[in-house]
Amino acid sequence: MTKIDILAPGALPEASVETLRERFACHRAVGSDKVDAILAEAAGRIRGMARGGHFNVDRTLIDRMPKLEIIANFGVGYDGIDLKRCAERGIVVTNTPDVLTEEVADTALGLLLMTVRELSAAERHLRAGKWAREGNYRLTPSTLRDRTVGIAGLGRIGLAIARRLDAMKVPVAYHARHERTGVPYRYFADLHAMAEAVDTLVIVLPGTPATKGAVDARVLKALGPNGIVINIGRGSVVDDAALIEALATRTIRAAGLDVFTDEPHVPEALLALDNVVLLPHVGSASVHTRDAMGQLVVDNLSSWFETGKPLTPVPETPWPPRR
Ligand code: 8YV
Repeated sequence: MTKIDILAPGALPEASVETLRERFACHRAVGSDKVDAILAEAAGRIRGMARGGHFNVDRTLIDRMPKLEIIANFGVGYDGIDLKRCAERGIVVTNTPDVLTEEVADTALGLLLMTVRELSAAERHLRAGKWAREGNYRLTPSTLRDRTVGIAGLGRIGLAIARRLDAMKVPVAYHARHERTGVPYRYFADLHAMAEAVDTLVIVLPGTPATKGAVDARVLKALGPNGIVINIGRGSVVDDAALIEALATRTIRAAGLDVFTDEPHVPEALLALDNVVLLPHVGSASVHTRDAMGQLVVDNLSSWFETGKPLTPVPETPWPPRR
């Protein structure tokens, strides 16, 4: 039987690419130059896409493939795909929920502890020989013991973070578009109001037009001088200039960031600050979890082409389609 043609652009685990090659006529392209070359020859045959990490899938790219039926995204966040165009064309978009929830929640907790207890600065102190030469690393002015955490975005990952904080006896509040039933945490419909009530903000929001710049100067000021911001959602949710200003002027105490507006580029002004912990978007980045995400990409494509049903469609391109 002839294999179905799919395009696989961007960063994907090698094991998943191998499986895609076994099941499909897989056109693999890491960069956009190669995509152009592939589409020049195969655009009219491509029926599916395995979209690697953050590869830009705009209207122009989508419309070069008249037979495209499904885009299986590698990641739970699917910003960077023109969903409106997909919905208009009846193209289903899927993502990779659940399989990365615990990993990302672990990373969020790690980053929170690194930031609150200055763990990376303490390690740098040791490695620089300062422990033996100059003495102990300083007692940290911050502790989790007296903090209240506000989680912005209480989806699967937000809830997994809240569960970890429960175990650590840290009080939790949350902000989301809608109040969730059956959760014991205080709900704030307004992000600024939550920032006034807590001192630690953990951002788990997706990158959408509605969340762009939501954490602005006003929200940061509301956290107060003891304020700590952790972002493992999307860089675009935070107003970069406002955050840099708040850190530099000690309007807030510190930040821990795993995501940035223009990845992999990190503003020089952030690199120069000592009250920010910076990670290179490693939230889901273990072999175990990335392989599970890759497998779900493969399974979504296989299910679509074998049964006509996607496994994990995103709400913007629901399946079955809403009439
Ligand atoms: C990425 C993430 O998928 O799932 C997400 O939304 O941000 C990450 O897990 C990862 O960067 C792979 O590109």
